[in-house]
Amino acid sequence: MQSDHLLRRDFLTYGSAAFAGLTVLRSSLARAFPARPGEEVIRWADQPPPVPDAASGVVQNLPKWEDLNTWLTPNEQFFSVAHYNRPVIDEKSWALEISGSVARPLRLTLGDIKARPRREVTFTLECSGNHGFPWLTSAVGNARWAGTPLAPILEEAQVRGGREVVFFGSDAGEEQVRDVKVRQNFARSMSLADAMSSDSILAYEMNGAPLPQPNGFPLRLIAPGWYGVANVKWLDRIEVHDTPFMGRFMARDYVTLREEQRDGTVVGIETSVGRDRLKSAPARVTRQGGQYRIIGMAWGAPIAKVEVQIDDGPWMAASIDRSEEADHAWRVWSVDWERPSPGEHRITSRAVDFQGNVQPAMTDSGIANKRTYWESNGQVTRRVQVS
Ligand SMILES: Nc1nc2c(c(=O)[nH]1)N[C@H]1C(S)=C(S)[C@@H](COP(=O)(O)O)O[C@H]1N2
Ligand SMILES: [Mo]
Repeated sequence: MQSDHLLRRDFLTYGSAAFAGLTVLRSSLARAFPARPGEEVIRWADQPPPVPDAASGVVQNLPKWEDLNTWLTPNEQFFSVAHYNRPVIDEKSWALEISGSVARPLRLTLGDIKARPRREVTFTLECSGNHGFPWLTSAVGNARWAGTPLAPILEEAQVRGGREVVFFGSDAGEEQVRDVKVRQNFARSMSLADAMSSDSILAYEMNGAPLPQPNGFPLRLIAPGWYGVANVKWLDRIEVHDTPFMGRFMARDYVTLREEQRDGTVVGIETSVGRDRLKSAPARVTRQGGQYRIIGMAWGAPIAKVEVQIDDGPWMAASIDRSEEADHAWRVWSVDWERPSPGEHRITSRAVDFQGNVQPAMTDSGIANKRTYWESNGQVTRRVQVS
């Protein structure tokens, strides 16, 4: 109760700073998590192992959870995933092509795109493989993306009733089907309805800076509410197709395979990774004298509440910071941890959305029956040593 009150006051202070002339972006970046003078951060006892060599090209710049202390994740702390190369693109020779089942194919330069209406969205982007491996536990970040809405561009191209919109990056690699190998660009598709109705933007800015090269310079799709893989980077081609697109990242990779019961037999059900799932994680524990505090984030759906469990104790309600208007951004939560006993403790969080859905436990069937590592939104438990 008291901590809730304190949090609110901190946030109001920052809120009035915004009115005093700081831009919203600056105040959000400056807004640290609820902090107390002289507090120290206790590092987690269960640090993730290093990224294995085989994945070290694909996954880069994973932050330490303890080091995240602002609502917006600074670009320097934002993870990067690239399955092929990370192309270095000269914006002067770059252009975006819109073609396929359209009456009016378009070719837009970066200047053309920047001259169009600007829209910003704060969106927490998570790799669907996050928490699918012991070493991949911080492939998530929250940024304010700026760009131009996608739907009006598709309207201008006059889509002729295609069914899917396919987004291509300029990065490429060899893909094999049976014994045939062909060079392909990274690509993901979305139904035409999703592409037209979503609040997706073609983004050229991240937290007020031009899109950093590892995050897709000069342009990427930002599809709020969708897992990272849908947010195609180094975007240079959008095609409208009449048939389902079956590229690697739709149909062979980023496929969630679950074993489910059907009439007493177990069947394997495969689905393509799509929309974000309800999730939360403890981020850091701080200590001021003997007063401990647990701070974390919750995302993937509008967050109604977050609960925290210490060891096998009761679930306790966390205070949630609601000072930002943000449909697709994570919420920062905190609980004060009164007089923990010395020794190692386990901390677990679970998020609840406004429909009453609860983030699943690791033992719940939707997680326990999962056979591939994507969409790992089970409850996260961390370990911490109290002295
Ligand atoms: N062109 C292209 N876009 C891509 C990828 C890629 O390999 N190539 N990886 C996707 C995946 S799997 C994720 S999780 C996000 C990561 O975005 P970030 O690197 O900005 O954090 O980018 C997506 N967009
Ligand atoms: Mo990803």
